[in-house]
Amino acid sequence: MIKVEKQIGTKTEVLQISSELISEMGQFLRREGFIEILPVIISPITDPLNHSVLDASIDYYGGKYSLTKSMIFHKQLAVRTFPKIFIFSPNVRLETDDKSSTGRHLIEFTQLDLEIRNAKRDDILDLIERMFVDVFKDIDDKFGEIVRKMNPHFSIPSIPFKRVKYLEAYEKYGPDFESILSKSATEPFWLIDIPIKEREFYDRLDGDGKTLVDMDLIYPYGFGEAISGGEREYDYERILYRMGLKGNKPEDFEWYLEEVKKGIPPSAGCGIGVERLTRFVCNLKSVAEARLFAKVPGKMSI
Ligand code: ASN
Repeated sequence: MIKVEKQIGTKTEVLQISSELISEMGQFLRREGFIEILPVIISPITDPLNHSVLDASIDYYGGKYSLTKSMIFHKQLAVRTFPKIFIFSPNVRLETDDKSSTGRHLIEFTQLDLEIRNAKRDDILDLIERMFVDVFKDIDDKFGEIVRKMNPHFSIPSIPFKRVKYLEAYEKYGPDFESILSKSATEPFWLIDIPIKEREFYDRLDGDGKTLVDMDLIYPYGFGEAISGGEREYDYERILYRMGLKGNKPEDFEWYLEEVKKGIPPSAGCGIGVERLTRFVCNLKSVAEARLFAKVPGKMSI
């Protein structure tokens, strides 16, 4: 006799919840005065990231287009036009196969990327906390019964979220602190003041010269990183200085630097992994269950 494993929460239900999350986040941001802009898929500039991934670029008439790893630079340029913007941004990061079973990585994923002109980190923390409450309430109203079957821990998060300083947590729990804290937490929490070597050159360096005015949001129950973001560098000389510290070559960012020279405003923002949010809400083993046509690192899929 074939043993059929009892499935809690069908793929259809998970995808309906994901669709609702996307819709409600967009509506919330519009109510907050944001404009949605269309995603950039190829560009001569993209996020250098703080870890290496396989190359995803296309030669085109003597130039090179990269597939978008994140729209960070375009966000900084877009807030010249609108004070508050968001994008449901498809990102391609060709991660190596050692990330195949983390449950948190796909080589093609979507982040809700947002940015606010002249904002501080606190403005982003406050916005995201209110957005989480709004979105979780909406899911509870529309899918409460289904979601509680999949996820016995489902609850509306209480705000403000706790703020944990990166270096203090590191000192107390060692290099695995993020996963230790995520596993023991029952509410999302912020990890703030991340050291310079853990991040890219574009997040703003604090006056201490060691940590950044940035943050990650960490989900509880071991689900790990949800969001990353921060205040940004916007001054040309400082950006060159930060690239130098990181070993990023200015000639690789020519198009960006040309725009910075013309002037970009101070801003802050963040990006929220859509599949990771769905995974957390629906209590899924892997982000691969959170979308159709999922691409897990190290494998080919349609
Ligand atoms: N979206 C992130 C941010 O706003 C950057 C990233 O995805 N690496 O900081």
